[in-house]
Amino acid sequence: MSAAAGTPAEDGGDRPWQSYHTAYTNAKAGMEGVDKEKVQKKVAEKKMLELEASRDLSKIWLHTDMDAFYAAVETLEDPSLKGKPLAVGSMSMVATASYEARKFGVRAAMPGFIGCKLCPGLVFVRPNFERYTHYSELTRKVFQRYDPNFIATSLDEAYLNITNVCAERGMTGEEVATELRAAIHQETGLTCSAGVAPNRMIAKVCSDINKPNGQFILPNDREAVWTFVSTLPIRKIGGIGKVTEQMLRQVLGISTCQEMLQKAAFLCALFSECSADFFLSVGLGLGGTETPEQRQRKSISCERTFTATNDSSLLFEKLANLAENLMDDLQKEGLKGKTLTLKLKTADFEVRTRAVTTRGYINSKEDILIYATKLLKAEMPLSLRLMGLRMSQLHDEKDDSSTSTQKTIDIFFRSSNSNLNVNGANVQRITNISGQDNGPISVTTKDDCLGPDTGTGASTDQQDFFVHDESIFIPEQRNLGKYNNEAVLSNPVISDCLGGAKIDDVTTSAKVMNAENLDDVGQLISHEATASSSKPGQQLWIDGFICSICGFELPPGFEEERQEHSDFHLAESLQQEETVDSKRSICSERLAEKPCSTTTPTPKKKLKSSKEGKHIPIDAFFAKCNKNL
Ligand code: DCP
Ligand code: CA
Ligand code: CA
Repeated sequence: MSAAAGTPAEDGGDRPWQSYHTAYTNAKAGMEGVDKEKVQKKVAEKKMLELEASRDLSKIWLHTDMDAFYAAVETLEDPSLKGKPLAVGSMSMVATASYEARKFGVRAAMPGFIGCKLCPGLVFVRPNFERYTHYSELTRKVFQRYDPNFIATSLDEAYLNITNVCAERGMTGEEVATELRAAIHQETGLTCSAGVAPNRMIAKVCSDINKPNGQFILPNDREAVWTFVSTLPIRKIGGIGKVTEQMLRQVLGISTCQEMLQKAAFLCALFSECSADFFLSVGLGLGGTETPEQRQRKSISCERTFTATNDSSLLFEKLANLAENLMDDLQKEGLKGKTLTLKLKTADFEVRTRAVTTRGYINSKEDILIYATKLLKAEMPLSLRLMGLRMSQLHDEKDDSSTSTQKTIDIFFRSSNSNLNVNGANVQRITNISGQDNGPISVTTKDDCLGPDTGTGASTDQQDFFVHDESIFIPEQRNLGKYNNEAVLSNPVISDCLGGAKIDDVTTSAKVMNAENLDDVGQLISHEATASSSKPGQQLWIDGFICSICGFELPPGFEEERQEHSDFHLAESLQQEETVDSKRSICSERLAEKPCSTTTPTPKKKLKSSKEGKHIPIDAFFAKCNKNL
C-alpha cells in the first residue's frame, strides 16, 4: 500500500473501511455502540439452526458416474485398445483419457499435443457421440428399473432416489448400488462408480471416492454426515468451482466444508441470502433430497449441417429428412406441437429463423413438411449450409382432444399453392382463401391482432374455417448475433404468446411483451433471457434451468450444479477478459496509433451486472485476485 493511502489502523477504529471487517461497521447513524459482529454471528447461528432443522435423513440417494466414459466406450468397440493409454479427442483437445493414460498425467480438457509429450505412446481416437448416446440410453434403461424419475445430469451421470426400491425389496443402499452397477455392466459392458448418501450433494461426492468401478456408502446418520463433510475440501462439492473456491479461500480462508461454518457470520454478511444458505448447507452436509418436479419439455428439434448448396431439390430433400426425424422424435415421446420453427444458416453464415403457429397440434411428417416447405419456399432462392426444424408448444398426445380441427387445416395447406410471401410482414393473417384445390392464398394484411376476418366476404363456412384454422406467420427477419442464435435455439420464439406484437428484434419483442399477454410467465422470462444473452459473459438461467450461453440444462433443484456451471462461464469470461487485456496492452504498445477494437473484449462492467448487489464487491475483488494468480 502506498504511503498516500495511509496505514491501516491497527484497531480498525478510525479507518474501518480499510479492514475486511467493514461488513461489520456501524456505518448507519444511530448504530454506534452496537456490536455488529455479534449481531451477525447471531444471524448466522439462527440460520444454521434453521438449516439443521430442515435436515432430512429419510431418503436414500444414489449417484452414478460411468468410468472414463468415452474412452471405455471406444475400448469396448475396439478391444485392441484395451490396456493402452488412450485419449479421446484431438491434438488440440482431449475429451477424456483412459486410466492408463491418466497415470502419465493426461487429462480431460488438456491439449492433445501436451498429452503426447506426457505419454509418448498415447493413442488418439476421435469422439463418436452417437456411440456415447447409445450407451447412455442403455444405462438409462437400467436406472429406470430402480427409479423411474431418475435425474440424468449428463450422458454418463445420474441421480436415483432409491428409497422406495430399498424399502420394497428389503435391501440396503449398498446392496442396491452393487446390484445396479452389475446390471449396468451386464447391459453395456462398461463399468461405473456409485455413491450412496442421504442427499444428492453428498451422493455425488461419494461416487468419486472409489473410482473407477467402485462405490462408497454414507449411512443416513447425522454424525456420519457431519464427520464426512468436516474435512471435505470445498472444491469436491458440485457447485463450488474453481472461481468460488479461490474466492472463498483467498478472501475468507475457507478450504474445508467445516470452515464454512466457522466463517458463517462472514458468509451471511457478505453474500446474498441464497448464496449464504448454499454455503452453510455445504458446511452442514445438507443437499437436495426431494425429486424435483418433472419439467415439461419445451421443444424438440433437429438440425443438419451440410456443404453449402443452392440446389432447391436437394434442400427440399434435406427438409423432408428433417421432418421425418422430427416426427420420429415427437412420436417417440408421444408429443405433438403447435409452433414449427425453421432455422436456416446461409452460405454466408447468416442465421434466420422462421416460425409458424398452427391452431391444432401436429406431429406427422406430412403435416410438418407442409408447413416447413411453406416457410422454406418463402426464403428461396438462397444457398444454405444448415437447416433445422423445431417443434415447440408441445402437448402430450394422451391428453390431446384437439385433433378434430386438424383435418381442415391440413386440407387448407395441401390445397394452397406456394405463392405465400411472408417477407416484410410482422404478423400476417391469411385473409382470403378459395377453399378450392389449387386455389390461391393471398396474404393481404399486416395485422397486429388475430381473429376471424369479417371483411373478406367469405361464406359462413369459410369464416368458421378462419376461426379455427388460421395460421400465424411470424417471420423473424433479422440476423442474430451468435449468442442470440444460441438462445433462440433453446428458446423457441413462441409466436402466439406475443399477442400480435410486432417483432423487430428479440430485444424489442421482450420489451413490448407484458405478463398479461402471456399464458405463461416463464415465456416472458425466456424472452428476456434471450435478449440479454446476446451479451457474452452474462450468464442467465432461461426458464430457471437452461444456460443462456451454452444451452446446457440443469433441472430445478440443481442449485449447486447451476452454481458450478455459472462459475465456469464466469471463469471463462474472466479468462477472455484477461486475454483481451493482455492483447490490448501488446496492441497499444506496438500499434499505438491503431485501436484494437477488433478483439471485442468482454466489457468489465459485465462482471458487476449481477442484480444481487451484494455480489458486486466480491466479484470485483475476485476479478482482481484472478489477475494476480
Ligand atoms: N468430457 C468432455 N470434456 C471434458 C470432460 C468430460 O468431453 N472436459 C466428456 C468425456 C468423458 C465424459 O464427458 O468421458 C464424462 O466426463 P467425466 O468427467 O465423468 O469423465 P470420465 O467419465 O471420462 O472419467 P471418470 O472415470 O473420471 O468419470
Ligand atoms: Ca464419468
Ligand atoms: Ca461424469
